[in-house]
Amino acid sequence: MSPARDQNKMKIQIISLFPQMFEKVLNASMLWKAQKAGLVEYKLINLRDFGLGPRKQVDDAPYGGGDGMVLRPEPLVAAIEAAKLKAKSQKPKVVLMSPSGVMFDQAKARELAKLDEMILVCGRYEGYDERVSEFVDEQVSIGNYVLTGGELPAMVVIDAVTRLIPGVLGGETSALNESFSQPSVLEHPHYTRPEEFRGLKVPEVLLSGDHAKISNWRRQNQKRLQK
Ligand code: 4FV
Repeated sequence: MSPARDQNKMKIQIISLFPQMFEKVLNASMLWKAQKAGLVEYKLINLRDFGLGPRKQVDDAPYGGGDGMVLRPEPLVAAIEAAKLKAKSQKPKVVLMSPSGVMFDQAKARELAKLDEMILVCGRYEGYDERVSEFVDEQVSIGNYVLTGGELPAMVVIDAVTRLIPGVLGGETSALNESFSQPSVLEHPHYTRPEEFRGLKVPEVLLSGDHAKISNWRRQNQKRLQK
């Protein structure tokens, strides 16, 4: 692969206690094609490899008591520093998936897609030792609910970001005039064959070939975000 091409390939490293969860998702459809096209590289890092002692411990009981376990700082920070050593640039952005992070949305996806690399960190158990936040650039949440791990949130971010990498989606334009390209506006309704389904017809204007009328209809019928 030409150095130039390799240079503008986005590198996404993922630190997780369950890297196998990503295999199916990263090696299917768009994400797989994007890798094959040399537009993105995913690197899975197993947090267990940075565990402490013979039992490769990565978690411990919470100081001050309470249920569940907490991820220890040493393995996480060691994994982050190892990922930085494998990074292309000096200061790759480190993003911690956390329910207390900034809310992920299309604008954040566009912002991250401009990077040439990032390191995503996935939590487990009750969460991270708070001191880990000193070693990350940003915390991102995919929603106000608590999951069993940060893997699914990381997959959401990877999918939303990868499809915005120039060349990943078919028509160059498609990422630009799609949903959320303007805040609070969703896309227009989509129709395809058959022209009539169970008595439900495709709007005539879409069969007219009159592109001015069609884009006008689409603008009139854009869906608005539920507040
Ligand atoms: C989450 C979210 C999330 C919290 C405890 C993992 C879990 C467990 N991450 N957006 N919502 N994480 O629920 O990003 O460690």
